[in-house]
Amino acid sequence: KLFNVAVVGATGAVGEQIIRLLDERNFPLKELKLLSSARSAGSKILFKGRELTVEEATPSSFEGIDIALFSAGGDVSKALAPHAVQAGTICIDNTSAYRMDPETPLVVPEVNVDKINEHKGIIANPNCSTIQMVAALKPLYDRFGISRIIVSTYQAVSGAGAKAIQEMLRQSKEVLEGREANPDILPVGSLPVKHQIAFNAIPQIDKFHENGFTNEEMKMILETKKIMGDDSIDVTATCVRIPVVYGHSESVYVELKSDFDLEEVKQLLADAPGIVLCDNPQEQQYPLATDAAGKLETFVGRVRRDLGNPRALNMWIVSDNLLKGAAWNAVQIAEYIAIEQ
Ligand code: 11C
Repeated sequence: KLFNVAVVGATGAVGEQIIRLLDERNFPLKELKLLSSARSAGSKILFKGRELTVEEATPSSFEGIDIALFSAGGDVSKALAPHAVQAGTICIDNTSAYRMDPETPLVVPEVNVDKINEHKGIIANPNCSTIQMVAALKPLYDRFGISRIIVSTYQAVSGAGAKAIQEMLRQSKEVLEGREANPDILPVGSLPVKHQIAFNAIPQIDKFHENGFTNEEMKMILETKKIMGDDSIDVTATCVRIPVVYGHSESVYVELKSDFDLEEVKQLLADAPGIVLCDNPQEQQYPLATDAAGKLETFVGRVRRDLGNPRALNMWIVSDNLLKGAAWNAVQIAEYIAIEQ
């Protein structure tokens, strides 16, 4: 079967990667419809040698569309996905709009692919920093159980959009030329206070909740429990923006429920789908954001037994936030739907 597919947010950083993956992976397409806000409508995008014109996304854009991939912000998904569902379209939503909705499956194929079939029209794609962590922890969860996760992230500026990349590069030049760095967008575009990202680390991604955690940290905490299907896992997170362009890195401490053999842990990770074990301290080999950029896999290294708790592990998890963290996870879900139909 061939599918009519729409990409909503076709001109954005994630939309661009989705289109590239649909092309490279030869997704069984009948037609590809590219949609965006009115501002970007009219742009031309080359797909399989044909120039496609981006159209404005409206409630009536989804007639005849089998699968729509949304990555144009939560407000657009909230406004348009219900119309798409009404038109019979299966929506794969990259935004946070429906992630915690109990009716909506939140899917990382390596972890809970079976949930895809429970959808009622919308399947949510988790937050990038959550996806890579649960993909790496799933084989350990299945074998030993997990009681507690403590994660600190080192997140790339591309997670905050193309303008944040430009801001980081511009500020780096300003500092190197001895000028004052001018913060404009980060840490949060809609908040009044801005901080320098060049040569810095900002311990704030998204707005703060009253409990002292940021929204990014709350996403990691709540989404992890939902994807793993286990509310008993204690998760705490500290999310930090660093001046890296592509690839989120994470330092993860994880307490397992039973004793483990470290070599078995490494073998489980090496054998896990979508995971590459890159762990050879003798040769100074460990995952790096610069190596993970552009790749579909999640890279795991620095795997070691904790010195204080023999049932706990420390590890370093890195993946391309725009690919496994967004576009690739969404296209993977679309591929599963295509195979099932
Ligand atoms: C960041 N994780 O790095 C965010 C971007 O909920 O899909 C993705 C936001 C989301 O800033």
